Order: sequence, then C-alpha cells, then structure tokens
Amino acid sequence: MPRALITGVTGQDGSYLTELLLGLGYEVHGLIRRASTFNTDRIDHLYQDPHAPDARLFLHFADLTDGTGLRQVLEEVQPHEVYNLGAQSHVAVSFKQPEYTADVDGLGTLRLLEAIRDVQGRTSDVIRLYQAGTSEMFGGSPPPQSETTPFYPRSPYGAAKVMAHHLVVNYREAYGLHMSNGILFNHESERRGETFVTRKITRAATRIKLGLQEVLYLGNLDAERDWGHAEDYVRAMHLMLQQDEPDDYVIATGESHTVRAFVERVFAALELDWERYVRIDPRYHRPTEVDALRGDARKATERLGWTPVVGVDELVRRMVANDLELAHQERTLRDAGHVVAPRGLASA
Ligand code: NAP
Ligand code: F7E
Repeated sequence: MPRALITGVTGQDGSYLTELLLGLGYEVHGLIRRASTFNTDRIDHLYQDPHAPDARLFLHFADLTDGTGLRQVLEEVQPHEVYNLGAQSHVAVSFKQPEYTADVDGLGTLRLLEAIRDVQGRTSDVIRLYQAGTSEMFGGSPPPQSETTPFYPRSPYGAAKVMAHHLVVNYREAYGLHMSNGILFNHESERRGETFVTRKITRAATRIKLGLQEVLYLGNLDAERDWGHAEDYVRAMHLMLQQDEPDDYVIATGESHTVRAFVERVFAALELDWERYVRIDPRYHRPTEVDALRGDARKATERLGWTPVVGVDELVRRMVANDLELAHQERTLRDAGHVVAPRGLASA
C-alpha cells in the first residue's frame, strides 16, 4: 500500500489531497499542530479510529519549526511520498510576521529536506517530495507567467517560498532526490480560509443577503488573479510525484479576473448590487501588491496530462451555494433566539 505524509493536512489543500489519496488506496499520515482549540474541521469527516484494522488516516503532532519532530515522524512513517503543504500562507500576515513566515515556509522546508535526505540515506527507500510553491514567487513579473518567468517576490511570504523553491532544486541536483516544485496559482473552494479574498466575499455577500451583515470592507479591487478550484490543483500535486523524473510545473487556469469582477459575479449571483454594500478599508492594502497573475500551464498539460475542470463561474457557484447554506443555518439559529457569531469573526 503506498504511504504518503502530508504537512498542512488540516489546511484547504491538505483536506482535498487526503480525500484524493485515500480514494486511490493510500495510507495517509498527516502532521497536525497542537492548538488550544480544535483545528481539524476540514478533515474530521475523514477521521477513522486509528485502532480500527482498516484505518488508513493517521495524525501526528509536529511542526515545521521543529526539525527533531519532523525527523521522528519520517522515521516512524517511512513514507513513499511527502507533500509539503504546511505554511503560514497568508500574504498580508507575512508583512506582520516576516520572521515567523520565513521560519516556517523557508527554513521549515529546509528542515524537511534534511530529514528526508537522512532517512532516505539510511534506508535506501526512495522518498518523493512535492513542494507547495506559489505564483506569489513571480510577484512583480508581468503575466503570463510560466516556469521560465523570473521570480520577483513582493512579500516576505513570496520571498520565503522562493527560498524553498531553490532549496528543492538544489537538493534534487546535489543529492539526486526525487523532489518537485508545484508553482500553483490561486486556488479556492468551499473550504478556503475565510480571510482570503474570495471566501471573505462569498461569506459576506451571503450573510448580507440574509440580513446578517450590512457591509463588506475590502482593500485593492484592481488586483488580477488566476483563480481555480483546489480539488483540481491537488490532482496536479499527485501527478507530479508519479513521473519518472522530478521537475517543476506551473498549475493555473490561464484566465484572470480582477477582485472587483469576482465581487460583481458573487453579488450578481445573489441578485444584489455590490456597490451598495462594498466599502474600501486601507487596512487591507499591502505595503507592496502583486498586481496581475495569469499562469501558463502548458507544460503541465503536455507532460502530466493535467487540465483544470472548474472555471471561475463554477467556482463562484459552488462557493456561493455552500456559504448560502451556512448563512441559512445562522439565520435559523438567530430566529430561534440563539446568540451566534460566525466562526473566526475576530480574525477577519
Ligand atoms: P492553508 O489552508 O492556510 O493551510 C496551511 C496548512 O499549514 C494548515 O494545515 C496549517 O495548520 C499548516 N501550518 C501552518 N503553520 C505550520 C507550521 N509551523 N508547521 C506545520 N504546519 C503548519 O493553505 P492552503 O491554501 O491549503 O495551501 C497549501 C500550501 O500551498 C501552502 O504551503 C500555501 O502556501 C501553498 N499555496 C497555496 C495556494 C492557494 O491559492 N491556496 C497557492 C499556491 C501555493 P493549522 O490548520 O494548524 O493552521
Ligand atoms: O488576496 C486583494 C489582495 O489574500 C488576493 C494565498 O493562498 O494565493 C493567496 O495569496 C488579492 C490581493 O490571496 C482584500 O490585495 C482586496 O491582491 O485572497 P488573497 P493572495 O494574496 O493572492 C497565493 C497564490 C498564495 O500562495 C497564498 O498562499 O485580493 N484583496 N481586498 C484582499 N485580500 C484579502 N485577503 N482581504 C481583503 O479584504
């Protein structure tokens, strides 16, 4: 049975990748962080009692800032494939916590590479690695961006991911390890964190529709992004590790839209005039912005046979339908006299 280890298993992508790999017959091991509140919401539906004879999902406490723990888990699990999805993944937050972001996203990757090199060196069993790179590494380089576009990161997050990218290339060349970088453009879903702009918009618009919220505060509406669905993007991660040779691939839809256009689409789907509800709050402007991202994923299509299935209209449809259901639940509770606040309200 193939065995995979996923860092960031509790995140958006980690949850879809776990579903994909379990469906393909893998045994899946995920790293989780200790928190004072529960942080496994996105994978709770996949949980199996580890004592059950047919259990195939196992969770381990570890952290990318703790190299000793990473090594111990690798030794214990002996995975065939490692997916490094763990990260401080919020660009705006990376300006507030640059050291921490560099530690987790840059050095954390190095810790994992060193642990893989050690374990593979001792056991001789090949461990393949997928590194979660990002279009934020292109930053200020104009679109369309492909594997040959120069990196020009515009945030501590982007810079830390560039470090991780180059480390993966170096470990591949220096030690002959099977390590691939995915350079993924923005991908969203019904499970997207609620402080990323698409989900912030769909959550707010659906709450406005049901009278639970009055306005939505946003930052730069002119930024252009190439938005796909996370379910399509985790398929690409798996495909990269099934190739004979490791390599680096851009994964994107090839279409871009402004944040304003995304807002318009979402509010129109709910028959609302967005201009009545959206206000600009400079708090959401970034010290340096990435103005335009649009990926050229022809290499992935040609070599991996990968193409996205979900376009932006279907993405909006799914996210709005999901969040409208959440808003209805909140409305029902409120109408029954319960005092409810949406989860994570204080961090939005
Ligand atoms: P996400 O929802 O923010 O999930 C991030 C995951 O990383 C969570 O499981 C989180 O754990 C974990 N994590 C954070 N700090 C960690 C640490 N110190 N040690 C171990 N794990 C840690 O991100 P995502 O959207 O799924 O993205 C997955 C990966 O792809 C990330 O590396 C991201 O930077 C990259 N990426 C994302 C996109 C995108 O558009 N979604 C595009 C390109 C690249 P908790 O649940 O405990 O916080
Ligand atoms: O911002 C603008 C903001 O935070 C998109 C991460 O997954 O994708 C993501 O990074 C755009 C930016 O995503 C608000 O200024 C306007 O131009 O949803 P976002 P991101 O920064 O593109 C990449 C590929 C990753 O790798 C990252 O991990 O929207 N924007 N108003 C806003 N953004 C937010 N968050 N909140 C606003 O109110």
